[in-house]
Amino acid sequence: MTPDPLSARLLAGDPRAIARAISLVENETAEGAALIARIYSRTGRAYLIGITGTPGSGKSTLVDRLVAAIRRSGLTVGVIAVDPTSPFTGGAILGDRIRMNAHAGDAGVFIRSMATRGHLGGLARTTADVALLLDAAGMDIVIIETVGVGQDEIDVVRTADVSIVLLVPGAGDDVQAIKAGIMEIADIFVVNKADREGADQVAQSIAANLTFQTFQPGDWQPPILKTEATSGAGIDELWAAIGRYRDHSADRRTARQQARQEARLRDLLAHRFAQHVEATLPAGEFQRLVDGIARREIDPYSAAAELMARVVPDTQRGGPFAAAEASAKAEGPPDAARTGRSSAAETSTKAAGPPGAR
Ligand SMILES: Nc1nc2c(ncn2[C@@H]2O[C@H](COP(=O)(O)OP(=O)(O)O)[C@@H](O)[C@H]2O)c(=O)[nH]1
Ligand SMILES: [Mg+2]
Repeated sequence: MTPDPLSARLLAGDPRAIARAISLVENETAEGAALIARIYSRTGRAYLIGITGTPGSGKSTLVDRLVAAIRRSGLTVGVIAVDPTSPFTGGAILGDRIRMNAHAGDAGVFIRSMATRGHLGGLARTTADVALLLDAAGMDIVIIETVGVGQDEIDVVRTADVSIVLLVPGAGDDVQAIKAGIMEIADIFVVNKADREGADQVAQSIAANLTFQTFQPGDWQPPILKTEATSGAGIDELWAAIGRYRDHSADRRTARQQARQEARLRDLLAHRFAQHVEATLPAGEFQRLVDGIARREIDPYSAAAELMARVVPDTQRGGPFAAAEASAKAEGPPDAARTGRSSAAETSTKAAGPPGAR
């Protein structure tokens, strides 16, 4: 590879390079993918903290306090605020600007807001890639703040090493979290706005819910902490709890990372493959199949098998689709079936043009 000033500057922790790199990755450019390839071997050091909670529960205020606590312990920190508002409009960004000012001039802090919409490859993947950039730039800790609604956001939090769920009194938040399946992802519970009435009830209902989960001896039992993000009360205890969780799960972190990498590779492969299929087909062909499925003219399995056969001729020899197709063609002699398939494959190869034509 030729020397790339951007990756060199990113690895040196240059804030402008980080910002540029994030834009490339966030916009899902080929340059962004190439950058990830260049820096990937230099990642894996940062500890990822995921924080989720409903809008207004005080995530940003708490993250701000946490950043200060992390800096006091001498570590550097990057923050990815995944916000449902567009980066160009909305009040949430104003909040983030204010936060940037609070840590302005501190080279050990990098804060970036990200829009939730428009990530073709999925929000969780983009967030994970941005976390890689911050990791490569030398941040010891990366905090990902996200609104805890929807599967996308839950996936985002899942990509972290530790997941923190924020709840507040008087919002029916405890019930919401239980409904959203968020109880299961929490390694640490935080009841924020502890200055408000009802904080103890929220803590109690979380505790009551945890009794339904079975813990083996030596299992981590999610602690329930109370914080007051506006005053900073309870933040040191939260930072300490994160440290305890990190120690407790040190050997399991590898397993978690392994699972994460496997999921990422599978997800990326599926995404790339789908892109490749659509790009290979004649214009309108994919949509034609979709319409056919909607009109019940073809079932989704056969449509997928047809696409596979046209794009990757060899796939007919194995996999679930091949099995389905083989049984469908079981009446005919096997040789005839194979000949039929390979001629179909040749046709599609011709239609797509010779390899290397583009
Ligand atoms: N009373 C009280 N208000 C808080 C606390 N933490 C945050 N807030 C306020 O709650 C509002 C929403 O906070 P913000 O951090 O923007 O929430 P986010 O949407 O979850 O990021 C702001 O007005 C904060 O000042 C707290 O511990 N107690
Ligand atoms: Mg916020």
